[in-house]
Amino acid sequence: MEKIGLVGFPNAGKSTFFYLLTGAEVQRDLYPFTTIGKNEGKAELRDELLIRLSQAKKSKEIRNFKITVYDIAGIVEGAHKGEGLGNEFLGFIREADLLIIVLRGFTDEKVPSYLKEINPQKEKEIIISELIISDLERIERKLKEKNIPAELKEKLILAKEKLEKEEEPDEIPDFPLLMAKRKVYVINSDDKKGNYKLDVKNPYFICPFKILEEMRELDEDEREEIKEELKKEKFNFPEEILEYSFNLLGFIRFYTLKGEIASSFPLKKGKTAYDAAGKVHTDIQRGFIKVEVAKPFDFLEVPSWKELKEKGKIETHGPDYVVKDRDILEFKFSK
Ligand SMILES: Nc1nc2c(ncn2[C@@H]2O[C@H](COP(=O)(O)OP(=O)(O)O)[C@@H](O)[C@H]2O)c(=O)[nH]1
Ligand SMILES: [Mg+2]
Repeated sequence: MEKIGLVGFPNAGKSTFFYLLTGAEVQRDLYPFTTIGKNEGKAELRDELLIRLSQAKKSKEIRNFKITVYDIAGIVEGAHKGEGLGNEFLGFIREADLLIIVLRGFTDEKVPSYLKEINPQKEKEIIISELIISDLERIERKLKEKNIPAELKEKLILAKEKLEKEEEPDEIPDFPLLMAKRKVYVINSDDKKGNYKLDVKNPYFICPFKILEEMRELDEDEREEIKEELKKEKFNFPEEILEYSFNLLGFIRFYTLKGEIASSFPLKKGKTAYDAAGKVHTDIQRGFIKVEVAKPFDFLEVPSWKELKEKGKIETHGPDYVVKDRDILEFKFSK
């Protein structure tokens, strides 16, 4: 399964965000390289629809799937030259499939800012140029090697041309480029939205990490109240950012409700029922006979597989069925 890496300057709030996503406590303080190497955690993709389905089914337990998140040491200008934890750090980013770039948008004199000013757009530009320089250097080095296959050479030259124009190159198999990775930008700020503008193609998010962290201490009612306030002010929440990243990685999800557990599973868009079976259990895939499919809204209306069948609301498919987002699947397989 794909991995998400959190990238940004020291004290931008990466470790706080990591905590919000994974619930894992990591060391956080004011020194730039507190996060040595990387911390790895699992972020659960919570799901309102699955909660409702499990209530309708009276399941005893909900199991959401999780996605791996890395908290990586802070980047600094000159990282490509090995400044800070430069090279090691860039190596860790290379392992991630999607980068969440955390930009500082909060003012706090007690928390030194790497840039000495609060300027998310400028942070973004410096981070992107570090990634570009690092990619270009690796490409140059590779191109100097003798006997590289013609096909790879061609791809490297194309990538180089794009990078020189500050564009994103295509992915090259077995030669991971940082700039070819999908990127999601998050400004960590408790200032009202709109105070910061980011010049990026895709949507970006503004999320108040510290407030959300402190909210964890409060009771449910108080939390809901603050959350409503934040929503009114158009702040984004970690779960939205996670969901967006998950989609950007090309995933959909499917559900199984059989037995006492309601589960969700990730699946790449375009994958089949046979692939989905393998996500649930290798035995199910091995003995795959057919799959029955219900749509969530039908199930919420009539929460009984038998009745849905009688009403003609259950489709039956073979292994090649292309699974749709939020299908409820029930596999028939021989043991
Ligand atoms: N005032 C304020 N402090 C924050 C905010 N987000 C993080 N911090 C604090 O900034 C410091 C650095 O945060 P951390 O998550 O460790 O940043 P990292 O270096 O990017 O991992 C910590 O003391 C956090 O508590 C925020 O939105 N507002
Ligand atoms: Mg950190």
